[in-house]
Amino acid sequence: MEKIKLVVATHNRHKFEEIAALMPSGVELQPYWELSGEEIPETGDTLTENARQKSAYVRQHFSADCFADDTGLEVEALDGAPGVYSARYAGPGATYRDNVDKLLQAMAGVQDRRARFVTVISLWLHGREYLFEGSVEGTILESPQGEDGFGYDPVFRPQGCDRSFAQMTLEEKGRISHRARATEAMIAFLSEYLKNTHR
Ligand code: ITT
Repeated sequence: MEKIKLVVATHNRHKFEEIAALMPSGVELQPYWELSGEEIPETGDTLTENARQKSAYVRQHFSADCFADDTGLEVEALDGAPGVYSARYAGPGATYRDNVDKLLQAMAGVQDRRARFVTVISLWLHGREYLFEGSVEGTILESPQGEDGFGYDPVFRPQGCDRSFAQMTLEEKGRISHRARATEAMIAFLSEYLKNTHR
């Protein structure tokens, strides 16, 4: 059976690993860094704009079917911040730790700790673009918990769970995360697509 080959338009190895763990065997993934060391531009004001910009860049420069994931953490008490600016919340070149520290400072003494992760995926396949979205609700912890995952995982506890994302294995996070939900929506689409092209 023919395979769908997709470049994943990301520089983020954690993200690639999470996505790869969910992919069925009919889809072959190649990380962007195997193609190029050039930075993929990401200058939009929304997750959708950024996801579209990243996938369009890889499609244009490498003529490859591909997809990009753009993700943000939206905190209720901070009016949706850091949101689309999650990567540089503590300033340009901020580390994950800097961003977490800034978030915990901003949330000091705040009672309402509700937050959500949102992922938008832009997929280019055979000359057409498709968008998928996934989110997960949760709360911001008072201090970092756990060593796994990346980004804001140590301070995000998904609803209905007693642990942070950073206290979960890749598989556990992959059953409930924003990224898993968006990726599963894309996988459902790709499975249908594969079925239809083999009719
Ligand atoms: P690419 O754009 O190269 O894919 P990135 O790390 O810049 O990688 P995003 O712009 O999508 O990815 O994500 C912005 C930030 O949001 C990221 O730097 C992390 O701090 C955070 N983030 C994204 N996904 C996350 C996740 O699953 N868990 C915790 N934090 C996450």
